[in-house]
Amino acid sequence: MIKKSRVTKETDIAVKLNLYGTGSAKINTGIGFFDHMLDAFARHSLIDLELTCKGDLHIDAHHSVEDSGIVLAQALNEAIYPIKGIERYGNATVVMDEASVSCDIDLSNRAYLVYDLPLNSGEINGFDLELVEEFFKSVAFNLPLNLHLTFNRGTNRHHIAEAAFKAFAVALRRAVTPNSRIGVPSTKGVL
Ligand SMILES: [Mn+2]
Repeated sequence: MIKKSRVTKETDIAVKLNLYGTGSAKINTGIGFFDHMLDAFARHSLIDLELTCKGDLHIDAHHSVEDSGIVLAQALNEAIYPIKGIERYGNATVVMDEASVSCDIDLSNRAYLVYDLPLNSGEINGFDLELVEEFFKSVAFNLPLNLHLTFNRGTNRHHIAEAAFKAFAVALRRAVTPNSRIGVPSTKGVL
């Protein structure tokens, strides 16, 4: 079990994580929709995840979402790198009713984000949907990894956001899958 915490004037965050778990989740950020997304992420990545965030929600959810992404990424970094004997690449397309989102990742130990989801405006129960991009930016740059999220189709923004979190979860689960035939999956010799 990996533990990470981070306290600033804006947020107080604690994460416990087991990369090869069963997908059990205890999430409390004070932001209902974000809790719902992180719960879906844990469930479908099969990561056991406890995440609590006490943030400055009297301002808005921005700092809480961004910083939760940072601390989650720091815990994932410790769990994943340096990589050895795992797949390294992972892909998943997740559909939810009319919505379809694809995620492609490379556990390259370098940061890159390609974000192509139509969630740049609107909100769900006080959660600004542009924060979905902020979350994935935090994860991509702090883990780090190469993360692509691609919109295929859909109209309902709850479905599109949730499909993105689930696609990321499944792609990550596949990328960290052990494969004994793979040593260090890089011609550089280290990742
Ligand atoms: Mn839902």
